[in-house]
Amino acid sequence: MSLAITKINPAFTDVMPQEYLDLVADGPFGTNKSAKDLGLFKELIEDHPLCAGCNLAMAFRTLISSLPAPEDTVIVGSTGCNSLVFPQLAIHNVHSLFGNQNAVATGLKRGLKLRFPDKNKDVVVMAGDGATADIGFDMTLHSWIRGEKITTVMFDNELYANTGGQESGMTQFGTVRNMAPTGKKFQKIQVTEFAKLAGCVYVAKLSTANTAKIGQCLRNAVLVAREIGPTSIQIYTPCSTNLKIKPADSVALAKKRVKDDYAFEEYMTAEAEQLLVASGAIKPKKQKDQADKA
Ligand SMILES: Cc1ncc(C[n+]2csc(CCOP(=O)(O)OP(=O)(O)O)c2C)c(N)n1
Ligand code: SF4
Repeated sequence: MSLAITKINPAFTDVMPQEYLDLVADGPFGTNKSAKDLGLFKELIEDHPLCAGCNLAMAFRTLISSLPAPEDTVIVGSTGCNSLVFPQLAIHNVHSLFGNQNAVATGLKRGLKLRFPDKNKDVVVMAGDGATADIGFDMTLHSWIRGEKITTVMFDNELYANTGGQESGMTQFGTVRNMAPTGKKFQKIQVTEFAKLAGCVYVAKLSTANTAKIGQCLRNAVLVAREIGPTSIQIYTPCSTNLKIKPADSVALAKKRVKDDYAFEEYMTAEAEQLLVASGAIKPKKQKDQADKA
Protein backbone atom coordinates (compact mmCIF):
# COMPACT_ATOMS: atom_id res chain seq x y z
CA MET A 1 0.00 0.00 0.00
CA SER A 2 2.76 2.34 -0.91
CA LEU A 3 4.47 3.30 -4.12
CA ALA A 4 7.71 2.08 -2.55
CA ILE A 5 6.63 -1.57 -2.82
CA THR A 6 6.62 -1.36 -6.61
CA LYS A 7 10.27 -0.33 -6.68
CA ILE A 8 12.74 -3.07 -7.53
CA ASN A 9 15.89 -3.72 -5.56
CA PRO A 10 18.66 -3.09 -8.15
CA ALA A 11 20.27 -6.42 -7.21
CA PHE A 12 17.17 -8.24 -8.52
CA THR A 13 16.46 -6.24 -11.67
CA ASP A 14 18.00 -8.83 -13.98
CA VAL A 15 15.83 -11.65 -12.63
CA MET A 16 12.50 -9.81 -12.55
CA PRO A 17 9.94 -10.85 -15.21
CA GLN A 18 9.54 -8.37 -18.08
CA GLU A 19 5.86 -7.94 -17.12
CA TYR A 20 6.91 -6.58 -13.74
CA LEU A 21 9.62 -4.33 -15.18
CA ASP A 22 7.03 -2.91 -17.60
CA LEU A 23 4.62 -2.30 -14.75
CA VAL A 24 7.20 -0.34 -12.77
CA ALA A 25 8.36 1.63 -15.81
CA ASP A 26 4.98 2.29 -17.49
CA GLY A 27 2.26 1.31 -15.03
CA PRO A 28 -0.46 3.63 -13.69
CA PHE A 29 0.77 3.80 -10.08
CA GLY A 30 0.88 7.41 -8.94
CA THR A 31 0.16 8.79 -12.42
CA ASN A 32 -3.60 9.53 -12.36
CA LYS A 33 -4.17 7.53 -15.57
CA SER A 34 -7.73 6.54 -16.48
CA ALA A 35 -9.69 4.52 -19.04
CA LYS A 36 -9.28 7.28 -21.63
CA ASP A 37 -5.53 6.58 -21.56
CA LEU A 38 -5.93 2.84 -22.27
CA GLY A 39 -3.24 1.68 -24.67
CA LEU A 40 -0.79 4.29 -23.40
CA PHE A 41 0.25 2.58 -20.18
CA LYS A 42 0.93 -0.88 -18.82
CA GLU A 43 -2.40 -2.10 -17.47
CA LEU A 44 -2.97 -3.70 -14.09
CA ILE A 45 -4.83 -6.54 -15.76
CA GLU A 46 -4.08 -7.89 -19.22
CA ASP A 47 -4.67 -11.64 -19.21
CA HIS A 48 -7.75 -13.27 -17.70
CA PRO A 49 -9.51 -16.62 -17.99
CA LEU A 50 -13.05 -15.33 -18.64
CA CYS A 51 -15.00 -16.46 -21.73
CA ALA A 52 -14.73 -14.69 -25.07
CA GLY A 53 -17.41 -12.00 -25.20
CA CYS A 54 -17.80 -11.84 -21.42
CA ASN A 55 -19.08 -8.35 -20.66
CA LEU A 56 -17.86 -8.74 -17.11
CA ALA A 57 -14.30 -8.79 -18.46
CA MET A 58 -14.95 -5.63 -20.48
CA ALA A 59 -16.33 -3.79 -17.46
CA PHE A 60 -13.47 -5.01 -15.29
CA ARG A 61 -10.83 -3.60 -17.62
CA THR A 62 -12.41 -0.15 -17.64
CA LEU A 63 -13.02 -0.14 -13.90
CA ILE A 64 -9.50 -1.18 -12.96
CA SER A 65 -7.92 1.37 -15.29
CA SER A 66 -10.08 4.13 -13.78
CA LEU A 67 -9.23 3.78 -10.09
CA PRO A 68 -8.09 7.22 -8.91
CA ALA A 69 -5.26 5.77 -6.78
CA PRO A 70 -4.58 2.09 -7.64
CA GLU A 71 -1.52 2.01 -5.40
CA ASP A 72 -3.72 2.89 -2.42
CA THR A 73 -6.71 0.71 -3.28
CA VAL A 74 -7.81 -2.74 -2.14
CA ILE A 75 -10.43 -4.59 -4.18
CA VAL A 76 -12.66 -7.03 -2.29
CA GLY A 77 -14.18 -9.75 -4.46
CA SER A 78 -16.47 -12.69 -3.90
CA THR A 79 -16.87 -16.12 -5.42
CA GLY A 80 -18.16 -16.04 -8.98
CA CYS A 81 -16.85 -15.55 -12.48
CA ASN A 82 -15.37 -12.16 -11.58
CA SER A 83 -13.19 -13.77 -8.90
CA LEU A 84 -11.33 -15.70 -11.61
CA VAL A 85 -9.79 -12.39 -12.68
CA PHE A 86 -8.21 -11.62 -9.33
CA PRO A 87 -5.09 -13.80 -9.54
CA GLN A 88 -4.20 -11.84 -12.69
CA LEU A 89 -4.62 -8.44 -11.08
CA ALA A 90 -1.53 -6.34 -10.21
CA ILE A 91 -3.26 -4.62 -7.34
CA HIS A 92 -4.06 -5.51 -3.72
CA ASN A 93 -7.15 -7.70 -3.54
CA VAL A 94 -8.98 -9.94 -1.12
CA HIS A 95 -11.14 -12.90 -2.04
CA SER A 96 -13.92 -13.13 0.53
CA LEU A 97 -16.31 -15.96 1.31
CA PHE A 98 -19.30 -15.80 -1.05
CA GLY A 99 -21.67 -13.06 0.09
CA ASN A 100 -19.43 -11.66 2.83
CA GLN A 101 -17.69 -9.09 0.66
CA ASN A 102 -19.22 -5.93 2.17
CA ALA A 103 -18.58 -7.17 5.72
CA VAL A 104 -14.95 -7.95 4.85
CA ALA A 105 -14.61 -4.58 3.12
CA THR A 106 -16.00 -2.85 6.21
CA GLY A 107 -13.38 -4.39 8.49
CA LEU A 108 -10.65 -3.67 6.00
CA LYS A 109 -11.63 -0.03 5.57
CA ARG A 110 -11.83 0.53 9.31
CA GLY A 111 -8.49 -1.21 9.88
CA LEU A 112 -6.79 0.85 7.17
CA LYS A 113 -8.16 4.05 8.72
CA LEU A 114 -6.63 3.09 12.08
CA ARG A 115 -3.33 2.05 10.53
CA PHE A 116 -3.04 5.01 8.12
CA PRO A 117 -5.10 7.83 9.71
CA ASP A 118 -3.61 10.54 7.49
CA LYS A 119 -3.83 8.76 4.13
CA ASN A 120 -6.63 7.90 1.71
CA LYS A 121 -7.00 4.15 1.38
CA ASP A 122 -9.82 3.21 -1.01
CA VAL A 123 -11.75 -0.04 -0.57
CA VAL A 124 -13.82 -1.15 -3.55
CA VAL A 125 -16.07 -4.24 -3.57
CA MET A 126 -16.50 -5.94 -6.95
CA ALA A 127 -18.88 -8.90 -7.01
CA GLY A 128 -21.65 -10.57 -8.99
CA ASP A 129 -25.38 -10.05 -8.57
CA GLY A 130 -25.78 -13.36 -6.71
CA ALA A 131 -23.16 -12.33 -4.17
CA THR A 132 -24.39 -8.73 -3.88
CA ALA A 133 -28.17 -8.84 -4.12
CA ASP A 134 -28.99 -12.40 -2.96
CA ILE A 135 -26.72 -14.33 -0.66
CA GLY A 136 -24.80 -11.25 0.54
CA PHE A 137 -27.68 -8.79 0.45
CA ASP A 138 -27.79 -8.44 4.22
CA MET A 139 -24.05 -7.63 4.30
CA THR A 140 -24.47 -5.21 1.38
CA LEU A 141 -27.45 -3.38 2.88
CA HIS A 142 -26.05 -3.18 6.38
CA SER A 143 -22.75 -1.74 5.19
CA TRP A 144 -24.77 0.98 3.45
CA ILE A 145 -27.01 1.54 6.47
CA ARG A 146 -23.93 1.85 8.72
CA GLY A 147 -22.53 4.48 6.34
CA GLU A 148 -19.30 2.62 5.62
CA LYS A 149 -17.02 4.62 3.31
CA ILE A 150 -16.65 1.93 0.66
CA THR A 151 -17.70 1.57 -2.97
CA THR A 152 -19.79 -1.43 -4.03
CA VAL A 153 -19.74 -2.46 -7.70
CA MET A 154 -22.25 -5.13 -8.70
CA PHE A 155 -21.71 -6.97 -11.99
CA ASP A 156 -25.31 -7.70 -12.96
CA ASN A 157 -25.41 -10.55 -15.48
CA GLU A 158 -28.87 -11.44 -14.16
CA LEU A 159 -27.91 -14.98 -13.16
CA TYR A 160 -25.40 -17.15 -11.31
CA ALA A 161 -22.94 -17.62 -14.15
CA ASN A 162 -20.17 -19.48 -12.40
CA THR A 163 -22.40 -22.32 -11.25
CA GLY A 164 -24.14 -22.84 -14.57
CA GLY A 165 -27.06 -20.43 -14.81
CA GLN A 166 -29.35 -20.45 -11.78
CA GLU A 167 -31.74 -17.47 -11.52
CA SER A 168 -30.83 -14.67 -9.14
CA GLY A 169 -32.93 -11.94 -7.60
CA MET A 170 -31.67 -9.76 -10.46
CA THR A 171 -33.02 -12.06 -13.19
CA GLN A 172 -35.93 -10.46 -15.02
CA PHE A 173 -39.50 -11.61 -14.35
CA GLY A 174 -40.52 -14.66 -16.38
CA THR A 175 -37.01 -15.40 -17.68
CA VAL A 176 -36.01 -19.05 -18.18
CA ARG A 177 -32.36 -19.93 -17.46
CA ASN A 178 -30.30 -23.14 -17.80
CA MET A 179 -31.03 -24.11 -14.22
CA ALA A 180 -34.28 -22.17 -13.77
CA PRO A 181 -36.53 -23.94 -16.29
CA THR A 182 -39.94 -22.74 -15.14
CA GLY A 183 -39.26 -19.00 -15.41
CA LYS A 184 -38.61 -16.34 -12.78
CA LYS A 185 -41.63 -15.89 -10.54
CA PHE A 186 -40.90 -12.45 -9.09
CA GLN A 187 -39.60 -9.10 -10.28
CA LYS A 188 -35.96 -8.08 -10.63
CA ILE A 189 -34.78 -6.48 -7.37
CA GLN A 190 -34.50 -2.68 -7.60
CA VAL A 191 -31.07 -2.51 -5.98
CA THR A 192 -30.47 1.14 -6.83
CA GLU A 193 -33.62 2.11 -4.93
CA PHE A 194 -32.49 0.06 -1.92
CA ALA A 195 -29.09 1.76 -2.16
CA LYS A 196 -30.62 5.23 -1.99
CA LEU A 197 -32.93 4.28 0.89
CA ALA A 198 -30.07 2.66 2.80
CA GLY A 199 -27.93 5.78 2.63
CA CYS A 200 -25.68 5.50 -0.42
CA VAL A 201 -24.65 9.05 -1.31
CA TYR A 202 -23.73 8.23 -4.91
CA VAL A 203 -25.56 5.58 -6.96
CA ALA A 204 -25.10 4.75 -10.64
CA LYS A 205 -26.70 2.15 -12.89
CA LEU A 206 -25.41 1.51 -16.40
CA SER A 207 -24.57 -1.07 -19.04
CA THR A 208 -21.23 -2.09 -20.49
CA ALA A 209 -22.49 -0.32 -23.61
CA ASN A 210 -22.00 2.97 -21.70
CA THR A 211 -18.24 2.34 -21.92
CA ALA A 212 -17.04 5.92 -21.43
CA LYS A 213 -19.29 6.42 -18.41
CA ILE A 214 -18.14 3.32 -16.50
CA GLY A 215 -14.73 4.78 -15.66
CA GLN A 216 -16.18 8.19 -14.80
CA CYS A 217 -18.79 6.65 -12.49
CA LEU A 218 -16.15 4.60 -10.70
CA ARG A 219 -13.95 7.63 -10.11
CA ASN A 220 -16.93 9.62 -8.83
CA ALA A 221 -17.97 6.76 -6.56
CA VAL A 222 -14.49 6.25 -5.10
CA LEU A 223 -13.87 9.98 -4.53
CA VAL A 224 -17.24 10.38 -2.80
CA ALA A 225 -16.79 7.23 -0.67
CA ARG A 226 -13.43 8.57 0.53
CA GLU A 227 -14.96 11.70 1.98
CA ILE A 228 -18.67 11.23 2.57
CA GLY A 229 -20.17 7.73 2.70
CA PRO A 230 -21.15 4.54 0.87
CA THR A 231 -21.42 4.54 -2.92
CA SER A 232 -22.81 1.96 -5.31
CA ILE A 233 -22.59 1.10 -9.01
CA GLN A 234 -24.67 -1.52 -10.83
CA ILE A 235 -23.38 -2.58 -14.26
CA TYR A 236 -25.27 -4.77 -16.74
CA THR A 237 -22.71 -7.35 -17.91
CA PRO A 238 -24.42 -9.97 -20.12
CA CYS A 239 -22.95 -13.47 -19.97
CA SER A 240 -22.56 -14.84 -23.49
CA THR A 241 -21.93 -18.41 -22.33
CA ASN A 242 -25.05 -18.87 -20.22
CA LEU A 243 -27.21 -16.94 -22.68
CA LYS A 244 -25.76 -19.19 -25.40
CA ILE A 245 -25.12 -16.24 -27.71
CA LYS A 246 -22.10 -15.40 -29.85
CA PRO A 247 -19.47 -13.22 -28.14
CA ALA A 248 -20.09 -10.31 -30.53
CA ASP A 249 -23.85 -10.51 -29.90
CA SER A 250 -23.34 -9.90 -26.19
CA VAL A 251 -22.13 -6.38 -26.98
CA ALA A 252 -25.20 -5.81 -29.17
CA LEU A 253 -27.37 -7.05 -26.31
CA ALA A 254 -25.72 -4.64 -23.86
CA LYS A 255 -26.56 -1.82 -26.31
CA LYS A 256 -30.14 -3.00 -26.84
CA ARG A 257 -30.85 -3.14 -23.12
CA VAL A 258 -29.77 0.50 -22.74
CA LYS A 259 -32.66 1.40 -25.05
CA ASP A 260 -35.12 -1.13 -23.58
CA ASP A 261 -34.78 -0.96 -19.82
CA TYR A 262 -31.20 -0.35 -18.69
CA ALA A 263 -30.70 3.35 -19.40
CA PHE A 264 -27.92 5.21 -17.60
CA GLU A 265 -29.01 6.47 -14.18
CA GLU A 266 -26.98 8.53 -11.75
CA TYR A 267 -28.01 9.84 -8.35
CA MET A 268 -25.96 11.82 -5.86
CA THR A 269 -26.71 13.82 -2.76
CA ALA A 270 -26.14 17.58 -2.79
CA GLU A 271 -23.04 17.07 -0.62
CA ALA A 272 -21.62 14.49 -3.05
CA GLU A 273 -22.29 16.79 -5.99
CA GLN A 274 -20.58 19.68 -4.23
CA LEU A 275 -17.51 17.56 -3.59
CA LEU A 276 -17.30 16.28 -7.17
CA VAL A 277 -17.71 19.78 -8.61
CA ALA A 278 -15.08 21.17 -6.24
CA SER A 279 -12.62 18.42 -7.21
CA GLY A 280 -13.24 19.06 -10.92
CA ALA A 281 -14.60 15.53 -11.48
CA ILE A 282 -17.94 16.84 -12.79
CA LYS A 283 -19.26 20.16 -14.06
CA PRO A 284 -21.82 22.16 -12.07
CA LYS A 285 -25.34 21.10 -13.12
CA LYS A 286 -26.31 24.30 -14.98
CA GLN A 287 -23.06 24.27 -16.95
CA LYS A 288 -23.49 20.55 -17.65
CA ASP A 289 -27.05 21.03 -18.99
CA GLN A 290 -25.76 23.69 -21.37
CA ALA A 291 -22.88 21.43 -22.47
CA ASP A 292 -25.33 18.52 -23.07
CA LYS A 293 -27.58 20.77 -25.23
CA ALA A 294 -24.65 22.13 -27.28
C1 LIG B 1 -20.65 -19.89 0.66
C2 LIG B 1 -20.81 -20.34 -0.76
N1 LIG B 1 -22.05 -20.56 -1.23
C3 LIG B 1 -22.22 -20.94 -2.53
C4 LIG B 1 -21.13 -21.11 -3.33
C5 LIG B 1 -21.33 -21.58 -4.75
N2 LIG B 1 -21.18 -20.54 -5.73
C6 LIG B 1 -20.01 -20.28 -6.32
S1 LIG B 1 -20.09 -19.13 -7.52
C7 LIG B 1 -21.75 -18.96 -7.24
C8 LIG B 1 -22.59 -18.04 -8.09
C9 LIG B 1 -22.01 -16.68 -8.30
O1 LIG B 1 -22.98 -15.88 -8.90
P1 LIG B 1 -22.79 -14.33 -8.99
O2 LIG B 1 -22.48 -13.75 -7.68
O3 LIG B 1 -24.00 -13.77 -9.68
O4 LIG B 1 -21.49 -14.17 -9.89
P2 LIG B 1 -21.25 -14.60 -11.43
O5 LIG B 1 -20.69 -15.98 -11.38
O6 LIG B 1 -22.55 -14.51 -12.15
O7 LIG B 1 -20.25 -13.59 -11.91
C10 LIG B 1 -22.20 -19.80 -6.23
C11 LIG B 1 -23.60 -19.90 -5.75
C12 LIG B 1 -19.85 -20.86 -2.80
N3 LIG B 1 -18.75 -20.95 -3.55
N4 LIG B 1 -19.72 -20.47 -1.52
S1 SF4 C 1 -19.74 -17.86 -17.83
FE1 SF4 C 1 -20.53 -15.86 -18.40
S2 SF4 C 1 -19.97 -14.42 -16.75
FE2 SF4 C 1 -18.72 -16.29 -16.56
S3 SF4 C 1 -16.81 -15.82 -17.67
FE3 SF4 C 1 -18.18 -16.87 -19.10
S4 SF4 C 1 -19.31 -15.21 -20.17
FE4 SF4 C 1 -18.36 -14.33 -18.31
